[in-house]
Amino acid sequence: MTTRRYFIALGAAAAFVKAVKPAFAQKTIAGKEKLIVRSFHPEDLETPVELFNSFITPNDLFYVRHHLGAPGTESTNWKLDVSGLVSSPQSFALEDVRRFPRASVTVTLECAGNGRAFFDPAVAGIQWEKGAVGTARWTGARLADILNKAGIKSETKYVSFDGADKGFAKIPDFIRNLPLSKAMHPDTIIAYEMNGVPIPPLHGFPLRLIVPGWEGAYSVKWLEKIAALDAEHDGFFVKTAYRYPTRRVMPGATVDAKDMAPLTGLVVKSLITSPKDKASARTGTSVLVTGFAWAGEDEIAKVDISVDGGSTWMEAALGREHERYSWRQFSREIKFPAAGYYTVMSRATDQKGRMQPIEPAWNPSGYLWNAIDKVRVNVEAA
Ligand SMILES: Nc1nc2c(c(=O)[nH]1)N[C@H]1C(S)=C(S)[C@@H](COP(=O)(O)O)O[C@H]1N2
Ligand SMILES: [Mo]
Repeated sequence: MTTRRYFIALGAAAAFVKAVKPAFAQKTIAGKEKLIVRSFHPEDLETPVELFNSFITPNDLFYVRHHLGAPGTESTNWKLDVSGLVSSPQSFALEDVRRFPRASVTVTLECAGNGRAFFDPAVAGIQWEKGAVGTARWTGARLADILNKAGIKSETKYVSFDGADKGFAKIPDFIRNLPLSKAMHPDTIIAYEMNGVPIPPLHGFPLRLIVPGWEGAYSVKWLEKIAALDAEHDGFFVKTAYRYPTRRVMPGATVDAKDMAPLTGLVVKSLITSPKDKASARTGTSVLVTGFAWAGEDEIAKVDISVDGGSTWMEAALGREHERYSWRQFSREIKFPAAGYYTVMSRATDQKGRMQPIEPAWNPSGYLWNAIDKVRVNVEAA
């Protein structure tokens, strides 16, 4: 299917949801009442930024992103099959997966389309603003242990992952893959716990892949099938979706398939969680500017704050809690010099020296929005 047909299918699905919505009169999704609903079916839910106030995002506040909808996976006789270029194909029961050494990793997961709503000109797809991101501690078995048990053959170059959600109408099955090196990395796991409890159904119960530092679509939920391959998987969600142009492109221009490469790691980014956009403050009293910054596989080196449109910057303090693939809290007390309307900006730099841009590159699918963040504050005389 072409990208265009895919988006027409998405558009038709959205129109259908609009048409039937009044009949359901549904406003929230159970267990996720505080989230912004971008779509009911499939469930696409965004966290309001002011609710991010802890290093670990609680499960009930964690964003949800589905292409096809949650499949209903409460059954206890789950099987995880490993096939393809392996010397002994496996079918693991949940107990078998739990018997491998436990591995935990704290990961900031972010949808590649987070911030899509800010691209100009607009790009088709879910109009995520700032909250398709969250941090959780995931526990499970190392993917490498599972693959080694099956005996990966030397021709293997990619490993593919298929969850229990199946293609529907014109949307193809959601199958993703990883190059062998990332698949065998000791931090890549098949998780069965999210923040100390069995993974909730909307987040992939009973098993999901966790690919630390890479855009969220690699972390396949309801994981059922793994296959070792000698080439990239040829399905829509590998060959067409989640690709980014290798050069800057003009909006509307056709981009050749050979000029599109798969997305991998997340980019450097920051998010101001307080004050809220359009908040009020008073002169003379200080305001705590706080938020989170992350950089995929890299760690944050510093975050700077500006209240004068980026002419001057002040370094923020970084929070104590941080791990290799997790965000880091930042904060800085600001005293506004005079009454007036201010834009407060945050700009993160990572340890490789990557810095957030003023203007992220426009791209056809609206991925990797990471502009310097900003909120507006109205300061009144005390
Ligand atoms: N099986 C399956 N896995 C999936 C998806 C999906 O639609 N089906 N969506 C992916 C995308 S695009 C993202 S951003 C993350 C979101 O994970 P979350 O819903 O737990 O936040 O799951 C990924 N895993
Ligand atoms: Mo995503």
